[in-house]
Amino acid sequence: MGVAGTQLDVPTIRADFPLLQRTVNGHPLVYLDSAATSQKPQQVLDAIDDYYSEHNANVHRGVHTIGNEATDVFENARQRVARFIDAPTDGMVFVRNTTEAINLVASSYARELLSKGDRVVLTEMEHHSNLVPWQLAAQRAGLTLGFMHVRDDGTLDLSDLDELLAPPTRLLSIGHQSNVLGTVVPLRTIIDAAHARDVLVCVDAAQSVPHMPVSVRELDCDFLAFSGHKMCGPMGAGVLWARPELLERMPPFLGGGSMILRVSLEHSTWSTVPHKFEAGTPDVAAAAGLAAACDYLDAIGMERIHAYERELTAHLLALLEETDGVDVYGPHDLDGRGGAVSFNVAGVHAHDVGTILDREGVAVRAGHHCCQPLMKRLGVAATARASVYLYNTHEEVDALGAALGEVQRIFS
Ligand code: C6P
Repeated sequence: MGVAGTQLDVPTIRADFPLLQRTVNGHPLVYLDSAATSQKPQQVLDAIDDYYSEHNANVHRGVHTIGNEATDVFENARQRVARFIDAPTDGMVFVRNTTEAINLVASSYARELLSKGDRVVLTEMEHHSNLVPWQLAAQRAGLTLGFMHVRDDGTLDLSDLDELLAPPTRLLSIGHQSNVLGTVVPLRTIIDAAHARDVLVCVDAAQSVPHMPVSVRELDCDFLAFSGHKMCGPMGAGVLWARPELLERMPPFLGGGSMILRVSLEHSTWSTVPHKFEAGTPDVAAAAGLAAACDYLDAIGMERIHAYERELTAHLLALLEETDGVDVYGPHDLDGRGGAVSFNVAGVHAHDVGTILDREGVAVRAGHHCCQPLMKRLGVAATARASVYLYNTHEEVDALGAALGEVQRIFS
């Protein structure tokens, strides 16, 4: 890994990622699908290997040496990841991914602690992971759902925010950065407005924590969910951060080993927070890998990663806008967006675009991106999406441009 001046030393960074060295369909791989999952540096792979080679045992149980080592690996990872998001460690619950984190909040907070008639507010650009869990909670607890709208330019319409936050609203759950439009929402303003109305805020940070500095203390949110696999970490390590006092009030999500204090045949009492929400054997290796990913990203610097992605995004937007017959969705202002860019090629289905790009070695995502209501709002069935990360290069953006020329040649 390395950095030079204010620029990232991308060749050195790329050398850390074994998978980026491979070819696809006879071309060097151009991986523009990091919003779906990022690639992993050798440092993360080594941390996982080291855990299984040297310390593997079950956690929080052992009287033996490696059991204690495994517990240390897991608990040190909790502290490391908390530091990455500038959050108190006692609110850090390890889960599998963002989806599980939001389901935990919807099940243990909304379904259990809200009352019939209370309202949960979302936006119409949420990923299904920040929509379906609330629908389930609403059905079971008699809650209602309200929605903030998306303007034609891909920004969030805040004009009816006050109305939406008024009683009976008790909770707002919102994505920090859209996985389709790249839109970064003005979270501080929204959180302040919500708290002024005693409305709690849950942040889906799946697309922001990997790409920009995120401070839970500065945001002052009540819940924050993200996935390690989108930030150079392994699949299977996700995080729910929640205010410890809320976790104290919430009943457990899953029952079983590790989350109890005392168990009789008829009754159980719960372990302390956050262990109360971590039933069963956790994925310790994934937690170790996520801690290594935090080390990796922090050594480069999240500010610098963000600044570099902004340059790449400017290049990507300019290229797509200059390409005949290409429609780009989402904000064009770089201050209000990140590096996930959705587009369509006139007259060509997004899946055909993705397939032809793949033949040229360029990996993008195509489809509804788990955002069917947003697709409806945009009036499209699907989009193609290119998304950049710290290891992408300007040459790769140009390779996408060349491959799009191939799409147009085939369909002309
Ligand atoms: N979006 C994408 O290609 P999981 O699958 O639980 O790690 O993350 C779910 C999720 C939640 N919120 C947002 C904003 C997301 O982008 C995602 C995952 C991927 O856009 C896979 S569908």
